[in-house]
Amino acid sequence: MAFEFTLPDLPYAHDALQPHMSAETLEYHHDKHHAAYVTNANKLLAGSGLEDKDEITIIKESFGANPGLFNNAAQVFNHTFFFNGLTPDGGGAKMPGNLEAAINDAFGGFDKFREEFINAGITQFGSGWAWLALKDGKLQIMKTPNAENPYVHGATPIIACDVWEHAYYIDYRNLRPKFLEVFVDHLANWEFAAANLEAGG
Ligand code: MN3
Repeated sequence: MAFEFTLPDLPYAHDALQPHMSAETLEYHHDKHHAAYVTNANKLLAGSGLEDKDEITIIKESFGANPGLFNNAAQVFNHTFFFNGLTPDGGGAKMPGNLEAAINDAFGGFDKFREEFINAGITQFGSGWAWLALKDGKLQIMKTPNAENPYVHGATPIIACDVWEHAYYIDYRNLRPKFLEVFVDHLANWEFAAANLEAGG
């Protein structure tokens, strides 16, 4: 049976992340941007030869081979992953023990992880993503341009922050660094990250 990309509902109300992320941002980012990637990915999947593959295989096999399909398919995955990685009253140094231990092991502590993650997002020139990812059994920070994600670089995503301007411009205008700080301090769903680490580790 052919694969079909779908737009999942947000796992919280549109106004649930206020004041850190507005309902207006989520109305545009999920209901319009994410929805458009789903529509376009399904259009471009038809006739691509990858119709019968699973989502991650479609992403990996279209990378470098079918840029239109890759960009839309990866953005569908990236946005579902990003929205699942946000939660009201999230962020901060308090997190599940397995994640805390892995962060301490990889970065020497939460503060250094926080600094490196925020810096990755700030220094991603133009549109893209900041990631905490698992590669060769160890956590690392990654930044990727446009729709690229850890899967096409041999790694598994743990949590992500979207640094395309549409992710923060309504709430923070040009202040991408402030948005990244708010993500780490108030929005990141560490339970989601810990579950991804458990599944990938
Ligand atoms: Mn986005």
